[in-house]
Amino acid sequence: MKYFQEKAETMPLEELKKLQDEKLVKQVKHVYENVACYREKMDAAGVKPEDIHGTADLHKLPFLTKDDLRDNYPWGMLAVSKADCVRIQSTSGTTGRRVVAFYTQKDVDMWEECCARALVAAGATNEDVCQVAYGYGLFTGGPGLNGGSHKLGCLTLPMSSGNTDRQIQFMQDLGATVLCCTPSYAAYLGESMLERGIGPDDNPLKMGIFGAEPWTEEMRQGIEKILGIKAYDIYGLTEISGPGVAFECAEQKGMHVNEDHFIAEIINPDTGEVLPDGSTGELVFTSLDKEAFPLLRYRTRDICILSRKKCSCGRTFIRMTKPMGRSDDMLIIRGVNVFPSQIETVLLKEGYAPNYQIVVDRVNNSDTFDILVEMNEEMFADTVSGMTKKEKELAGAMKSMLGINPAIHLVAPHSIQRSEGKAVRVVDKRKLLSDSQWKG
Ligand code: DLL
Repeated sequence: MKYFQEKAETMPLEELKKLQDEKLVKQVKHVYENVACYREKMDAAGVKPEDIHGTADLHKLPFLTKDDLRDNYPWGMLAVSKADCVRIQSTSGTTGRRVVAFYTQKDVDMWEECCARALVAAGATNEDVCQVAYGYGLFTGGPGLNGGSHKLGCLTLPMSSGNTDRQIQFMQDLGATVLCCTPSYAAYLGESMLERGIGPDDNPLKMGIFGAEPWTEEMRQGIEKILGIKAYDIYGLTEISGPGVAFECAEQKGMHVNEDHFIAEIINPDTGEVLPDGSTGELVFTSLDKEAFPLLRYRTRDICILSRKKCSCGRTFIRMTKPMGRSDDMLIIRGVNVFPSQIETVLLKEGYAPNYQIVVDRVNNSDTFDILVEMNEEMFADTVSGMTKKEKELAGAMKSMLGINPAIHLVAPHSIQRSEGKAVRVVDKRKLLSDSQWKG
């Protein structure tokens, strides 16, 4: 089995363009009529649905950002009635005004089909046993790959993340041939198996579908070696549906964007100007088929390159590089989205000055997350046990805001280096990606 939906995945370019043109005209009308926020944006930009005749007019439409979604939380972006929705999912790591995405049954089906396409592109068939070790719940990783695995007809093991002993036992006992999880968890699982004497030839796995966070080619090789599998990348974001917006094929030179459902553009993040294929810039998506949560020109903040070069796998869909970074300050730590502003909010609430530095590193394929926080003068006079207690309390407050536990280090007042320009809030030592990774 080479494709899950051959007709769509290998559609000649002119046909694909025609399909996108038709779908876009309909989608703009749907959004204009049903989403007040977007109607206001279009009115302010002087654009009416009648002005959009196809993808050539896409640039006339205004952008949407995460702030628009937060400002319209929870119901503001919903384009169908609540009764027509069957599901919500939500972005990881943000509290307060989270981004909540809605799905009709048709939206869920389309999303799951995209995930099934990714599984087939990696070589899976209905004979496979698919172990889904992404988190289940509001996060889209577990539900998305679970649904894709069902659509393909694999025997699905809905493990969710964590509980490594049980993961290993079920993998061995039930003969899992496909592993779906974050790349860092795949690497951790591989090491844990090795510690238990299970080498690359002693497990039933054949392939893995890994994404939701940046990972390098070196990490791919490491995972492939330790687990004895082929490792494939998968990309997506909650706002656009979840995993499966783009996926790797056997060629492994970038990820094919499911262009019958999503239009991808690259823009200059500072000016909003649309850039030609091959340029590095911010990825923007328009969802052509989503009914409940149809976003037009949504700015992902992910920086990457698109390539229309022909692919030997036969798919005609455009390919995107792995994201090379972000045009905002969002960090992905252990799969969770973290904004420095959230850390600042907690510090102020807990009575600290916002003098801090976040240090992220990757040790043994697992992210470390440290926050250096300056004490005020009174705290400085405190005892060692008093400080340890304060560090623990602050770590607890951070955990409830971020969803993950940082190590807090209280440091002397004025000891964090002051910068003359913008404060250096984040020291990311992971060096996860570079332009040289683009082989497209
Ligand atoms: O991470 C959806 C997903 C789940 C993708 C499972 C793949 C597998 P969010 O939590 O909304 O959704 O985070 C989306 O994660 O904008 C990227 O910055 C980053 N990201 C997702 N996939 C990749 C990847 C899911 N393959 C944000 N490589 C996106 C690098 C990725 N970064």
